[in-house]
Amino acid sequence: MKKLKQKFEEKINESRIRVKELVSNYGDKVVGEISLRQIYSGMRGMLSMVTETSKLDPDEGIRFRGYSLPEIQDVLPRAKGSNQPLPEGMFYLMLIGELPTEKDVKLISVELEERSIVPNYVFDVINNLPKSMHPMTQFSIAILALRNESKFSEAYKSGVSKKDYWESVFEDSLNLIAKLPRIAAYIYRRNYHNDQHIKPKKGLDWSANFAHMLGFSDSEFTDLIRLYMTIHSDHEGGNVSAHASHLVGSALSDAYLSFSAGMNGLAGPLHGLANQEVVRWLLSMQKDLGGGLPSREEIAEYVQKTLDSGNVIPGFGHAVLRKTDPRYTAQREFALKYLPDDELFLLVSRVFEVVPPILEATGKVKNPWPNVDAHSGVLLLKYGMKEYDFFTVLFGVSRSLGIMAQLIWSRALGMPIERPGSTTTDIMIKKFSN
Ligand code: CMX
Repeated sequence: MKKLKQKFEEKINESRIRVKELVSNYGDKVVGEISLRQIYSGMRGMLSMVTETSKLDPDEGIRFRGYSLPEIQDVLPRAKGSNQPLPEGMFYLMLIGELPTEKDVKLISVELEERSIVPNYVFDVINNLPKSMHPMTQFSIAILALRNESKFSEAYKSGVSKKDYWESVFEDSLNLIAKLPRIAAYIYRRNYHNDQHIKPKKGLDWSANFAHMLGFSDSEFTDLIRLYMTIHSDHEGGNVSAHASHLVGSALSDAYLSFSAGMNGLAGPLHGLANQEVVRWLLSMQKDLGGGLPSREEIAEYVQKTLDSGNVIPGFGHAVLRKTDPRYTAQREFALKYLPDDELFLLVSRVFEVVPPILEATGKVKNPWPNVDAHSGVLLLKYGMKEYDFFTVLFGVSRSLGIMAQLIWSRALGMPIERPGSTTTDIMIKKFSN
C-alpha cells in the first residue's frame, strides 16, 4: 500500500512529459477568440488557465476527473454505515487522477489525523480577535497565522530546486487540509458556544471528526458534513476562490498565503457568502410574511420586491452553469430522504418553483436556476446549526481539497507566474471607433 505522496510522485514525470509534448507539438494552435465584450464582462468563457482536478460543463455541471457528481456519489468509498462518499476519496481522485480504494482513503484519513495538531499561537491569534468579527475574516486570519509552519517557505529559503517545489507544497497542503476543521470548529465554538471547545477524537474520518469538534453527534449530521465537504470541494479553476488562490500561488506564495487569499474571495456575497445570504433572505421573507410556509403568490411578490430594490436573489444564477446545479440536486435528494416535511425545506422547494420564471422574465439573467448555495443552509439549520454567518467557513474547509490539489499540480508542472495583459478604454475606443 503506497502512501499518497509516493503515489503522486510517480505521476509527476509522466504528466510533465505529456504537457511538454502537448505544448511543443501544438503550442501555436488557437484555442479560442476573445471579444471586446468578454474583456468587460469578467472574462466569461475566456479559456485561459489549466486546472487538472475538475471541469465545469454549462449544461451538465461539474465533473471531477471525468466523473459527474451522481457518479462520484456512487463510486467513491464510504465510511461504514454511511450513505455518503468520504471527501478524502475526492481529494485522492483530484490529486492522483484515479479512483481510490477503501484502503487508499483510510490512509488519507489516518494521515490527516496525524497532521491535525494546530499550534497554540493560532488559537491565541483567534482569541485576540473580536467575536463580532465575521467568522470568514477570523478563518482567513487564522490561516495566515498558520503560515509560520510553511515547509515550502523554509525550503525556498534554503535554495530548493524548482523541480522539487511540489514536495514541500504537498506537505503544506496536507497539513493545511488536516488543520482546517480544528480551526473552523474553534471559531464556531468560541463565537457561539461560550468558548466551550471540543478536542478532536482519534480514529474518526476527517468529516466525522469535524462534526464532532463542532459539537454534533447525530450520525445524519455527520453524513451531511461528508456530503457537504465532497460537493463543495472543487468547481474547476475560474471561480473566484480557486482563481485567487491559483494567482497568488503563481508568485510562489506558499499554500497558506494562497488559500487565505482564496478565502477572502469566497467571503464575497456573489460567491461563497451566498450560502449565508440565502438563509438570511429566506428567514426575512418568512418573518415579513407572518411566519409559516408562504404561498407561491406571496413568494413571487417577495422575489419581485427584492429585485425591485436592486438586490440579487441569493442562491440563483451562475457565471458558467446554465441549468440547475447538480450540487443543489444532491442536497435536495438528501433533504427528500431525511427531512421531507421540514418547513424550510418546503420553502426552498417552493422558491425553486417560483424564482426561475421571474428571473427569466427580467430578460437579462443568463441562468435562472438554483446554485449550490440555494440549498445548503436549510440542511444545516435542520440539524441545529443555526448560526448562518458561519456557513461560508464550512464551504471554505471543503474548498481546501480542490484548491490544494490544484496548487500541488501547479508546482509539480512548473506553472509560471500569472501575468495576463490588460488594456484601457481609451485604447479600445481608438482601436474600434475609427
Ligand atoms: N438575481 C438577480 N439578478 C441576477 C441574478 C440573481 N440571482 N443572477 C444574475 N443577475 C443579474 C446580474 O446581476 C446581471 O445584472 P446587470 O446586468 O444589471 O449587472 C445580469 O443578471 C446578468 O448576469 P449573469 O450574466 O446572468 O450572471 P453573472 O455571471 O454576471 O453572475 C452570479 C453570476 C452568480 C454572480 C449571479 O447569478 C448572482 O449574483 N447570483 C446571486 C448570488 C449567488 O447566488 N452567488 C453564488 C454563486 C455560486 C457560488 O459561487 O457559490
